[in-house]
Amino acid sequence: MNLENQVPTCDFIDTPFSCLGNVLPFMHTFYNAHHHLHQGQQEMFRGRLVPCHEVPARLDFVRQALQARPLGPVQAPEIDEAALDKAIHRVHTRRYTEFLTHAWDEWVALDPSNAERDALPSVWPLPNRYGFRVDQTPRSIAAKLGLFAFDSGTPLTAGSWRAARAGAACALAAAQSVLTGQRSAFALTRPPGHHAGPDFMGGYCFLNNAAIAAQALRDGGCERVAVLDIDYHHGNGTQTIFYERPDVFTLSLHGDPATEYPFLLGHADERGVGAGEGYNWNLPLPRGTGFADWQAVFQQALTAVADYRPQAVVVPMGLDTFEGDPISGFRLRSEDYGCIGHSLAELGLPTVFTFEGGYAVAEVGVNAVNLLQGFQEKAAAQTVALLTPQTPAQKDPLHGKTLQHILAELEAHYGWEELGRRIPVRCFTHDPSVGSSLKFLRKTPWAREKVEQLYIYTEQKKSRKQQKS
Ligand code: Q9C
Ligand code: ZN
Repeated sequence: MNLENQVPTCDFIDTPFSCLGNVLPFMHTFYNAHHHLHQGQQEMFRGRLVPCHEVPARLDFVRQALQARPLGPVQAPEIDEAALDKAIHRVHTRRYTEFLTHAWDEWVALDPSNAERDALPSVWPLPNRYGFRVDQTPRSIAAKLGLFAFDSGTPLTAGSWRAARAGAACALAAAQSVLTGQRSAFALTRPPGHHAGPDFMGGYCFLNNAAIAAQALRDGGCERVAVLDIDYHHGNGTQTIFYERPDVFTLSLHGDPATEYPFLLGHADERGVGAGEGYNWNLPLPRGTGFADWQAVFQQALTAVADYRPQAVVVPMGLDTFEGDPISGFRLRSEDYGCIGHSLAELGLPTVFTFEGGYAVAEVGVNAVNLLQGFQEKAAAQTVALLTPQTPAQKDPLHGKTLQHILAELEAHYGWEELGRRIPVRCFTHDPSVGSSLKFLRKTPWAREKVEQLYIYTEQKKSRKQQKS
């Protein structure tokens, strides 16, 4: 039996790596076996040092919940230090990682008794014209902390750098996993990542795991990658990293920065710059938002992602949208997370999840796995559908339809004017603004031909009309 011919083709996943037919949609989890090396004691909060919210038990609870409801293999990634270094520096500067590499030793060298205390910044270079210098790296670690950290809530400890690096290895392994054909992968790591920028830490984050995964997907051959951030807090680090780029579409649903952390970024009018203009979307929501309102906006984000036609999606997954979260203000309940996972799977795209926030420690495992299981169930149903023999009509929505049928449907949907405007022939396969409802047309050469004929016909008609008048 020639197995190659038995592999079904995959219509719903637009990826250069669609060997998906030969893989069951297990979710591959890569967990950070060294996460406990990062264990902050206190964070500065409104003038007081308070116990850290971002604690090792968070990850342990997720692992436990994954053990109770297995979704696929769970493993610590093998770490290739050279490859990891390369992947990290695709999104972070050398100057910044140099700082992280030596920060703890310098902190202790400053005062041997510092070995007992987490490193926190206490002085910052505000960006005033002719004000403070950021071009030179100061020699004092006390000043360096302020240069590379944007808050005093992110303790740097003896093992932070090692833990963060091992976490980036999870993100890289998860990206590589979907690049080799897995339906989904989960980077289960802490410290989290989405607040970390090219050259700054903050918001409990040091290395931006989601950005590292997105860039690895790009480097692995995906032309377009979408990052859909669903943490309670704006993913400012990811936004900054990709702000000038159209090849990574960043979207974030979060508490309105007017009142919520990180305050100084995450407004709706931040849409990207230069070539990246239009490829950053912020969807701020007021404190107190419940699932119904959250979900309505989430659906808008999903439509925008689908219209972008990415070849892979990264989901920075924060569970701090939970009603019981001690530092956040949305009101999602545990059962809502399954719906979110289900909707994400409906995109039908290879998906990498990274573990971000979520500080209701006892519930964070259940909520995370609810989301991942919701995704998994939908993905499994898609695979079953893929493997089930279909009639030609089921396979191809255009089967047996005449040009008139197709045109009537298109007209009903867009109207002629709009259709002509939206589908210029040459842009037909490239225009990201064309709605996802036309996806099937784009992928079906003969149907495309018919529409192109139609386009030419309507253009001619138009010019005849113009000639007459
Ligand atoms: N005492 C992430 O969720 N400070 N980071 C809140 C509470 C910072 C959240 C103050 C929140 C950072 C990954
Ligand atoms: Zn958060």
